[in-house]
Amino acid sequence: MALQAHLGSITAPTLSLHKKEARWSPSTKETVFFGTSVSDYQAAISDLSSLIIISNNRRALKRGCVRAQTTMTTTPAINRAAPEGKKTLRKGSVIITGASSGLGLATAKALAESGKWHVVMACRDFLKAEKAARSVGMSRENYTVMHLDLASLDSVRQFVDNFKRSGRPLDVLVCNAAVYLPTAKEPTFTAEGFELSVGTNHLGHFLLSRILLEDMQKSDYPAKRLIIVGSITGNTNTLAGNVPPKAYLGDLRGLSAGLNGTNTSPMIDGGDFDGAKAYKDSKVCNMLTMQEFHRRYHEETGITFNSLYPGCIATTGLFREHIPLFRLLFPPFQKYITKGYVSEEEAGKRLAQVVSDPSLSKSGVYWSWNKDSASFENQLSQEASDVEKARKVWELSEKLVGLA
Ligand code: LMG
Ligand code: NDP
Ligand code: PMR
Repeated sequence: MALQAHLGSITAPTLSLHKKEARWSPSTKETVFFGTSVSDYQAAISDLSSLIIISNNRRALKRGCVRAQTTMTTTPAINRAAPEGKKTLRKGSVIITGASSGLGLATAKALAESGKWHVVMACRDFLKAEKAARSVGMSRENYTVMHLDLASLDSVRQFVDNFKRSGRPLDVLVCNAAVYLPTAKEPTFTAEGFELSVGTNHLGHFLLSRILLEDMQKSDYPAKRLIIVGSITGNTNTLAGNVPPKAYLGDLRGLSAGLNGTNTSPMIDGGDFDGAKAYKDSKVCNMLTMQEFHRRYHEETGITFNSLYPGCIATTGLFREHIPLFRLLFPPFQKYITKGYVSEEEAGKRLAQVVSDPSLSKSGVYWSWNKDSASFENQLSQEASDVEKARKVWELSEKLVGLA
């Protein structure tokens, strides 16, 4: 396939795999405590992350360092798809996984209300999704519910077939769905036998986005995007990312052995099962995958690849498996103590911005927002921006989902 060409050979010499570098140090200048930062610090982060991205992108290198918030890019692919004077006037078509609650639903609502998007709600529970769409007042012509269970690779392939048969174009794909199993004592598994959190949050989305990339390439929409939702808790350069258990992928020996928990470990690093860690590890995989997509495909396809931390949406269904005391205390803790709290509505607007705002068109970026809800390019932890690890996770994931 023509898409195979990639920029893997242009690597940043400063980003290499060192076990110790994944550890947090309070004196580290780059530490970003609340996922937000004061303005001068923000500019420094932005410049730094631009540099990292630039070192991986030949074209950007030629252009020089530019702040994404103020940059409108016209990529070659956009020119190819929609030549000047032939701007696409149709509605955008966006798939959002896990749009039946929380962030996914709030984003679907925000995009549907804009009148500029048709939202394909890719959900495992059809009825729940349909009811959710109605409960937030989405009107029928603005959405379609389609079945997708990310914990089954057959279901992922079936979803893609159904989507293709629907004849809809694909302009933006949002990989949002996730499970979090903090109280599980024993691992549970996907249909193919992968530990459920990494299997759903990472591997299901990995297969989905890989096989939908072709459809996105075919789209004539002027701004095509693939967004994979990340999180602060997977980034050990933050305080939140240092609450035990910390994300850590190690040498990927568990992933390499298939995460099946029978004769191998269900954890990516090969350790004992820990549900909270498995979730955080899956978020690291999400953020690494986004960057690997960027390195392999951005220049050739013009597609924008992004991730984000939308803020702490402490009231969503993500915490449904947590103990009741946690669910009671977590929202006020985030609201009044860490001040990292955002409402589902606000978080939905943020993700909708990443889907459709022309000023967020830069590829390879991990977006975050400050207290005034202004977006900025945030810095990922050492591990979540490790080029070599990203490549290995990509290759091992390809094998596990049957793409290699
Ligand atoms: C992990 O442990 C398990 O290891 C893992 O297996 C898995 O189960 C996972 O999440 C699931 O949990 C988590 C454990 C480790 O953290 C806790 O158990 C603490 C729970 C905290 C939950 C948040 C609620 C806090 C309640 C505070 C009350 C707020 C009320 C608001 C009222 C507003 C009024 C206006 O965590 C740690 O090891 C971290 C270190 C332990 C710290 C323990 C602190 C107690 C919390 C007190 C809050 C103080 C906050 C200080 C923050 C300062 C910020 C500047
Ligand atoms: P929710 O639990 O509200 O939403 C998760 C969605 O994923 C639900 O719609 C759920 O479906 C769906 N889902 C779960 N498993 C599957 C599956 N096997 N197949 C298809 N869909 C599935 O949580 P949030 O809205 O909080 O989470 C959304 C995203 O935001 C996640 O990626 C999470 O990591 C991220 N995030 C959340 C933060 C927060 O503070 N809440 C902070 C940072 C990131 P169903 O309705 O059927 O259960
Ligand atoms: Mg965290 C300092 C700011 C901060 C922020 C922004 C978050 C976000 N958390 C912060 C701090 C703390 N948390 C502190 C100081 C503690 C110890 C008391 C703490 C604890 C804590 C727990 C037990 N936090 C949690 C949990 C969870 O179970 C959540 C989790 O890790 O899920 C994987 C969580 C979260 N804290 C956040 C966010 C956004 C989460 C949800 C995780 C996610 O969606 O990725």
